[in-house]
Amino acid sequence: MSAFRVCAIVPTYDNPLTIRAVVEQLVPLVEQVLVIDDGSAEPGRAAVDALAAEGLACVIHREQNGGKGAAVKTGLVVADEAGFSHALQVDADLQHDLADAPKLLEAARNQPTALVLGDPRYDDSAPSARRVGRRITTFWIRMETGAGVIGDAMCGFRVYPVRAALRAAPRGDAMDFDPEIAVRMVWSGAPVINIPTNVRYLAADEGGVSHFHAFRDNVWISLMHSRLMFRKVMAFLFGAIIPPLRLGPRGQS
Ligand SMILES: Nc1nc2c(ncn2[C@@H]2O[C@H](COP(=O)(O)OP(=O)(O)OP(=O)(O)O)[C@@H](O)[C@H]2O)c(=O)[nH]1
Ligand SMILES: [Mg+2]
Repeated sequence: MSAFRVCAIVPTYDNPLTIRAVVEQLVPLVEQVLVIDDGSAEPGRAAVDALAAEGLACVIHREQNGGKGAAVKTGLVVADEAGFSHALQVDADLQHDLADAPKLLEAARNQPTALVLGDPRYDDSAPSARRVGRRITTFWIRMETGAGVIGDAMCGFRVYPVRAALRAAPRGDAMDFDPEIAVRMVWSGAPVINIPTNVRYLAADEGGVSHFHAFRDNVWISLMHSRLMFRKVMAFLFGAIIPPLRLGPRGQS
C-alpha cells in the first residue's frame, strides 16, 4: 500500500453551532479536513465558508441535500483524488469524543487494510429510541457478518482505507450508508478493529441537532439489510456459480 496519508471527512447538514469545534479539533490530527456541506441552509453554509476562508478546512458544497451517505461518498472520491490513503469520518454534531481520534488513527496506521470503527458507549443523554434502533441493526449485522466482527455499524466515527471503501461501493445515500459500507468491506475481506469511544447527545441550546428521521431512516436501513441478507443467502446457495461479492466500483463487479 502507498504511504499512510490521512484526511478527515466531515459530512454536515445544518450544524452551524458545532462544526467549528469539530474542525478545530481535527486540524492538528490530519493532513487535511474535508467538510462536505450537504446543502445546508444559510447559517450552516456560512459557518463552513468561514472555516474555508480561514484555511481550516477544504469545503465542498453539494448544492442539493443528498443524505449523509451521499456526502461521505463525495468525500471519499475527493480524498482518493487528493492521494489520501485513509479517511477519518466524523459527524459534525460534536457527538464524538475526538480525544479518541488518535487511537483510531494509530490502529489504522498499524493495520492499514483495516476498517477501524468507533464502538460507542452512550451516556444518559442518548434517546431510548436510538438505542433500540441500534440494537436492531446490531442483530442484522451479526446475521450478515457473524458475531464478534462489527461492534457497532451505525457509529459515524471511523477510519477507512479509502480505496477499499470506494471498492465496497455501497448503494445507500442516507443513514443506511454507515452499516452498509461496513458490511460490504467485511465481505471484501477487510479486517475490523473496534475501538470503544464515548458518544453524547448535545442539548438543542448547545447546538445538538439530529436529522435522523425515526420512520424514514429506519425504513431505508431495513431495506438495506433486506438487500444484504438476500445477497448473502444467494451467495450461500449459489456462491459457486454467481459472484457472491461486489468486487469493484458499481457497474464493474
Ligand atoms: N441526517 C442527515 N445527516 C446528514 C445529511 N447530510 C449530512 N449529514 C451529516 O451526517 C452526520 C450524522 O447526522 P445525524 O443526523 O447526527 O445522524 P446520527 O448521528 O446517526 O443520528 P443521532 O444519533 O440522532 O445523532 C451529521 O454530521 C450530519 O450533519 C443528511 O441529509 N441527513
Ligand atoms: Mg448525530
